[in-house]
Amino acid sequence: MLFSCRSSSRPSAESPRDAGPATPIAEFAGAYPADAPSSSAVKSYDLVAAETETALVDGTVMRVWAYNGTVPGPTLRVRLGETLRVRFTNRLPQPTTIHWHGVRVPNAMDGVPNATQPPIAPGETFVYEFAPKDAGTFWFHPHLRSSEQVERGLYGVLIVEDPKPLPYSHDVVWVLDDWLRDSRGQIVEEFNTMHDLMHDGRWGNAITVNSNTHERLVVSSGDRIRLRLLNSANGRVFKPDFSGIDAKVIAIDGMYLREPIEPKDLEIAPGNRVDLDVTFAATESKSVAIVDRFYASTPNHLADIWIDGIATPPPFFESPAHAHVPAWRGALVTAVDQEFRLNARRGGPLGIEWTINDHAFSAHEHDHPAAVTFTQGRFQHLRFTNESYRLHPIHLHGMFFRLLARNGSAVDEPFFRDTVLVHGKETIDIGLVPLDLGRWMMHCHILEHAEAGMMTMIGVVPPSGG
Ligand SMILES: [Cu+2]
Repeated sequence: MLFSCRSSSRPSAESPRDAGPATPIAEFAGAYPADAPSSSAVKSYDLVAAETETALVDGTVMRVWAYNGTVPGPTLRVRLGETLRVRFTNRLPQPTTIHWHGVRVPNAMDGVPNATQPPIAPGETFVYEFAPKDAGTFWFHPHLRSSEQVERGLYGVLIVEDPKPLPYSHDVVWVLDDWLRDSRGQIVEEFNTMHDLMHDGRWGNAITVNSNTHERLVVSSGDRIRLRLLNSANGRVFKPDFSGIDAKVIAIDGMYLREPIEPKDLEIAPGNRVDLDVTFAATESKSVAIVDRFYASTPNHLADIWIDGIATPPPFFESPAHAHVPAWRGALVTAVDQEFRLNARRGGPLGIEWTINDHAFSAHEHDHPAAVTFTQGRFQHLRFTNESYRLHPIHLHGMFFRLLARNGSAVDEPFFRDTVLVHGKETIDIGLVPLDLGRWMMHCHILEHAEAGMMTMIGVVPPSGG
């Protein structure tokens, strides 16, 4: 059903000045800050990307590409107010970059080759340095040949802690991924195949949590844990069933919700993060299986949670999910500022091109002027029309957005996103207020679709246009 309250030119008693198009802006005020808190504290990490061999998936020694020798790479932690400095060295046989997915960084730190920095050649070092503006669960991965480099194992989690982290019993990260392995248990080294391009990217034959087919989380009765999930797969969407545990969603794509919600029908598309607040009260020992039900007919076992023993519960605290997230009920009837049609066609270097408004982005275009320009601080109503039958998790760099509608029906998700799954033949509407200046990528996070052209560049310019 469409909301009937219009944000047209009729002033109301509640907002005499800001009625009309300014209303979504008034509602947005206080959602998240324009700037990072000022501080001089710096947290430094060294990160090296290199080929290595490590026992993964089911214990097989696999040839992978890894950050600091592990897959997932190290979990980087920084507190809100601190500056993160990462001295990165490329020891891969290919150039690479690091993109900080979901983090509102200065444009020059965004890791988009030729657009925000030159590719980092083999043997070279590049220092990434920025002060995060938002606390939450983020991740990092290459933004060059990503369908190969991410698939080979290059990704890690970045946790930006609250200034005063809540006293959870444990803070747990689950990185969901899948691997396409050959008969020897090694990564199939054909990337961007015609099959991957014609479907929803590369879906593997081994599903892992933290690179383990039998991930087991051991907790005690009395524990209250923060469980952070990330989907780092090239194409696979997960829909984990949490009905066996007492869990509430507190954050999506890093950002706290307006209020905690039940983790029901949660589709975690490539790039998405979900943070859960989980309480264990059972007194008897038991094991709970967490199962992926994205395709109901073929459920996939993800992990087990073993509840064993009794722990002293942490002192009670309220859920952190009480962020200011605008409802934007009138936004759906505002004019659409920009429509993006998503489709495919034969042709291009890979044989199939994935297009946005009939255009397939090529690697040589990164330094071209942005295809679309937004004004900083102004509300934007965008529409994505999927003219294809495939999945497209659309990711925007440098900004968060709110889903307004699916197929014209209003949706009030009480949270912002940086990635939203657009299903086959679906139309979605989103609203956003860009705060961060620069040239930002928008692309499908099915990495094969992106590689085959489903990317574009959005410029965010100051209100003066200068
Ligand atoms: Cu796609």
